Amino acid sequence: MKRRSFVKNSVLGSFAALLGTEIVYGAKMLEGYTPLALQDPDPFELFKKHKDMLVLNDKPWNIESAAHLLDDKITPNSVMFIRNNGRIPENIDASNWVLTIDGESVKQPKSYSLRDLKTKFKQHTYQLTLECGGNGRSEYDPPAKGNQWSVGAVHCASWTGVRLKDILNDVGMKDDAVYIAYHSADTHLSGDPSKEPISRGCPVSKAMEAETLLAFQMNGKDIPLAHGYPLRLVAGGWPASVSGKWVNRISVRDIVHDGPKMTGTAYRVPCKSVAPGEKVKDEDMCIIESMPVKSLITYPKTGAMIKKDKTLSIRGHAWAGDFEVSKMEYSIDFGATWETCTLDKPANRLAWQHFSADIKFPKTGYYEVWARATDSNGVSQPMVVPGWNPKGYLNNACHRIAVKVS
Ligand SMILES: Nc1nc2c(c(=O)[nH]1)N[C@H]1C(S)=C(S)[C@@H](COP(=O)(O)O)O[C@H]1N2
Ligand SMILES: [Mo]
Repeated sequence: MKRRSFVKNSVLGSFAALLGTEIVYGAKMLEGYTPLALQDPDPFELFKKHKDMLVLNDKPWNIESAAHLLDDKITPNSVMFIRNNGRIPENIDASNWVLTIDGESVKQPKSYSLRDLKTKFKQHTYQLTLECGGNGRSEYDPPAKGNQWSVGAVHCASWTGVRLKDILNDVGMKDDAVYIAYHSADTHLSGDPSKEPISRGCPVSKAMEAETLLAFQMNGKDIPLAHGYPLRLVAGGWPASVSGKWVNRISVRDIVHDGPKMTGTAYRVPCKSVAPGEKVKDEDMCIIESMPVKSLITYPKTGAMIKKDKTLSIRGHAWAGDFEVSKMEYSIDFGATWETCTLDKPANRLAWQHFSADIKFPKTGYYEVWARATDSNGVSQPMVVPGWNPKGYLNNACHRIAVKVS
């Protein structure tokens, strides 16, 4: 018998430790075999996600939603995209979770348990749009490195928590405070505990807005682990990377925060537009703040077929960073002419807005429905992919669906 072809005793021992019990016929297992119970879990099962979602990456987990899945007014967990830069923290004990507020610009550092946060401060609930800065990246040419998001890296859930502003006021900030920075419990992919996968933040002015929350609930329940359980910073309207998950420390800085993913090309774009593929100097890059105006047709799914003389009722959502969407239009002639959609007011500031329209098509054949939102500053979505940038951020081109009338 060739002993080498069977699992080594040392490996068997570690499998048994991971499973918490002996593998009875372990000695019969061939070398290189991983017991089913220790193989990569099914992400849809693991994160309770809809099977139509798309896994872009498993180390770390990045899972994209799709336009037709995002039809709900308030996005349920099952269709929310997941974006991770590092490893999701394990074995979280919420009863011992501590949030520390520190940094150069606090008068005195202070810590809070989750219970302190929940009992000592007023709780607020807001629907907040979070869109990954890289949503739409897959359309840039030359292509940008990173997750090739199509249109599904956006959600608008209902978040409950305390205002960051109330906590910062309770701690006391110095006059020289410029920026707040989050620190979290996720771990760097290298396994090096001294490295943070991501630590971003926002100017004090954004941190002090009424809608900027330290949230402990999403859609009325504990936040799902993948979305930041037990405590998450939520800053709607800004790149979702500002909304730190698993937050255990917030530093008040006297400089623009310089943590991982704050510098270089990360979440920054050329301050002035550049030619596609152009090299941009560090000092010519600007941090992304409010996200641009955008919209999504969530019904019907692209490829819809309808009968001649029938009316097609389309619907979807539109959002505009820190601003409101003031006009929503659709076109069935490739952008030559536009018709007005019905547009709802947002549930609250920084929530996406719902639109709908009833469309009649003049004859049988192939059509595209294009949707275009305009924000309260009069800025509209571009019909084609906007300005190229090294990491492919901020693609807010009009969403389109194909429709066949027969
Ligand atoms: N601690 C921590 N917070 C994080 C991240 C992360 O990797 N670690 N990713 C950020 C990025 S880039 C995005 S787009 C959003 C994604 O939020 P979601 O996974 O809840 O959809 O979380 C942000 N907050
Ligand atoms: Mo992101």
